[in-house]
Amino acid sequence: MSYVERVLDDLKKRNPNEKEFHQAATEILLTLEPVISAHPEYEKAALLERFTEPERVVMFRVAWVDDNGNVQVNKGYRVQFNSAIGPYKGGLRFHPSVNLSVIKFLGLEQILKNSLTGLPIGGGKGGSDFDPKGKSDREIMAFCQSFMTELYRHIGADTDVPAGDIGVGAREVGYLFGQYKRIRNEHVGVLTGRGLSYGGSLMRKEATGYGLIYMTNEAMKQRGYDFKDKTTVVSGSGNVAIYACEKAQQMGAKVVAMCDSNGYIYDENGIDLAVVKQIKEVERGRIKEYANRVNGAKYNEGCKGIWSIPCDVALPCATQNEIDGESAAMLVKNGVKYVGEGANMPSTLEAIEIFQKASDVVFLPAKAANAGGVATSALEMAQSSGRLFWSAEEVDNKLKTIMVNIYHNIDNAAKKYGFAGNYVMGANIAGFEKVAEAMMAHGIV
Ligand code: NDP
Ligand code: 2IT
Repeated sequence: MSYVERVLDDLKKRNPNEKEFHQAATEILLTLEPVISAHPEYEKAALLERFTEPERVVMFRVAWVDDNGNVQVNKGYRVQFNSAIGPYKGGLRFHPSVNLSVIKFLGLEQILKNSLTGLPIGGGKGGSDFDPKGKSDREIMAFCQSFMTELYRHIGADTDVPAGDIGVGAREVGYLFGQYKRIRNEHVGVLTGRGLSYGGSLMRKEATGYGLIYMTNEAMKQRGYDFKDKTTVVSGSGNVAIYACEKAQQMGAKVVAMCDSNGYIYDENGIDLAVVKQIKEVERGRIKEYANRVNGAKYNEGCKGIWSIPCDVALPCATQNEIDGESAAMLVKNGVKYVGEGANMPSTLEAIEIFQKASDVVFLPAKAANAGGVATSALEMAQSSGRLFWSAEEVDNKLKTIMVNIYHNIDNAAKKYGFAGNYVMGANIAGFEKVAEAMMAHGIV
């Protein structure tokens, strides 16, 4: 058994029942063999054992009172996974499916993603099994205040800087920030994705979706291809999906489908994004509504069917494991050319294998393709510390440069180790090299 296999085996035994964490660790560790062989000193320093064990896991009770006067209790989490290259950085997810395994998989991914941005940010993630759907504004505020009343003691602008993720957008970040500021009596960049009136950055809202398209476009450019008139499917209809759709459309793509957790819409004339924004960003409604408002659009219950729509470009932007082996095989059979992951770990291990084996499919893995969000968060941190405010154009240009650089870095890393075109390998290796070097420099900690 190789060092990598032994670490993976131990990880599964020592963290039983954490299936999402096992999945992310398997995807990452198995691709690191070439780096580990080139650095025998890593095994002696137990580098992989340390890399896969969070520096700190915080779990706490979040008690709050609902609109009927009933006391509700949720679980709160913050996994401070790795601070070798900078303060812990990563989003907060509020969704009923959140558990320790989910937060650990997201945290592990975040370490390498943040390293790929080239900016000084370590990896962390947090959240709660709280379900914001159907809650009143007052209930959301009560929950966020209770959550922050515990979390504040663990975070800080130079320690750990949370942000949004599923179920945490501008409204939640606002309430969380308000409570932090009240308790600590300091107005600092302790959260990113803040509103523009209190230290946020222009373009942060658009950054993950736009970044995904900038990277996909760069991969296309290298192959003499582009988005013009390409049939594109974007799953989800949240923050990442909406702005991926917007930038893809600006580049000439024909986006024909989007979804939420209930079902998907198909619009052969091309999605009218203004309608989606109205339903999702303003009314906080269901995607089903779209079919009632747009002539010719159809709604289907269930999410999986979205991957049976023939397309040139598939952009999964909803959640983990939304593309399984069967869906991947269907996409390949229907002639998909580019798969760009906007969500975190949206493809199962089986799906990734199917995409990688299809020689004419370019597969851009999440930790590279969706890094534009956290990269722009790091730009927000820079603006906060410098007490500066950059224009939308400045931030957008920096984001573009970062995404293009990440693409070439993962492309070069894959080539350097003899796996040209394998961006799973390229992203994991390129991200890991910097973290490993920093961890080795810090000694056994
Ligand atoms: P949002 O909460 O804004 O939107 C999530 C979308 O995905 C909604 O349409 C939601 O539908 C759908 N969705 C969520 N869970 C499920 C599920 N179990 N099954 C089917 N659909 C589901 O979140 P974001 O857009 O911010 O996040 C989407 C993905 O992108 C996540 O994987 C996140 O980790 C990742 N990501 C986000 C970044 C960011 O900056 N926000 C940065 C990098 C990655 P419904 O409304 O019905 O729940
Ligand atoms: O998965 C992610 O990269 C995010 N949810 C964004 C994290 C951040 O700190 O902006």
